[in-house]
Amino acid sequence: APTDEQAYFDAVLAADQRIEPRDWMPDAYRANLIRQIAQHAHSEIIGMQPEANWLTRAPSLRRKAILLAKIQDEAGHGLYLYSAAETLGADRGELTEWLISGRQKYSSIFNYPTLNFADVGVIGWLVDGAAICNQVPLCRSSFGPYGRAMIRVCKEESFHQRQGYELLMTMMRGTDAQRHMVQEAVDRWWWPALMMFGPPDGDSPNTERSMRWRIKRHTNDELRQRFVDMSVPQAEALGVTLPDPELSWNDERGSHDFGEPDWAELSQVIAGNGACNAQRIEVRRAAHEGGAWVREAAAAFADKNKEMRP
Ligand code: FAQ
Repeated sequence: APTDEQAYFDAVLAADQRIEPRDWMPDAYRANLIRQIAQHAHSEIIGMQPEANWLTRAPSLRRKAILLAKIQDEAGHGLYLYSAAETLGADRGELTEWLISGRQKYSSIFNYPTLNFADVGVIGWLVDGAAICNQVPLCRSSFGPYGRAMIRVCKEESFHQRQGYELLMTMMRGTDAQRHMVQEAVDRWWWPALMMFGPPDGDSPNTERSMRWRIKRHTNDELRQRFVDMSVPQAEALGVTLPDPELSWNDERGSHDFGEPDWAELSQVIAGNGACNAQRIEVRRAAHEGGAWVREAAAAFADKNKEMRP
């Protein structure tokens, strides 16, 4: 028979209510949440790099201000998520070490280079679009601090998505060269965006358990389908072509059929062999080492305050 604690945990999940940090939870539930939340936090922090590449070359003060605000939001999301992981007993310093040493992952999408300014728009439209599609259901995740963090994060991601779409709309109203830049960027980002949702369900070892625990609310393939259906009319309104010859409306399913992403490419990028993996981690390592004196000073100051308190 289950223990009282296990029975309470099961009842909370069955009633679709939240598990809170001080509640008992199975060790594997805790470990799985730390894994997903840490990977999510790392993605937000590493995700600042591809866009930061264009900060000093934004074409106007307005575009620079928008981009700067977006990148700062990503930093906030990362810190917010590390805090959620800390409520589970994770140590933030250790999580950062695990990111830098490659023991923990971050989203594959941030290992692709940003080659022209249209990439900033396409990241907003497709990458933040995919992030929203994946994260809105996480607002109902069974772990309280994670679900609540997602509510705020999703509001900010919506702004990010719209700034990207608006940027692309502006470029599409511009010259042929600008329209060409947008299409070229869409061609490069479409398939990697589909891969953000993770491997196909048959190859996703975590989905079944995460669904049972109500950490995840939909499978990887369900969310990928939702994203495709959402993006097709947006691409039409924009006047770009999605680079998939198999993309077509399926009346019977009430959804779009689409081609198979290159799963071997996803495995390679997750394994550390994408175009920018080494560079992303190196930049993060340098920033972490460069900030060591700040952490030491803050710790020394905290110790001193403790001593001085009566
Ligand atoms: N990249 O069994 P599953 C953003 C790993 S949005 C790298 O299916 P799960 C906003 C997975 O960890 C991006 N690794 O795993 C932004 C697992 O390995 P593990 C971040 C991937 O967890 C926008 C293994 O493969 N969003 O940052 C990927 O059930 C613009 C097997 O996979 C989130 O993290 C991948 N694409 O499903 C910021 C959302 N896919 O850990 C800046 C929260 C899978 O066992 C600029 N996370 N793996 O060693 C999730 O929803 C889930 O964790 C999934 C993966 C759906 C990503």
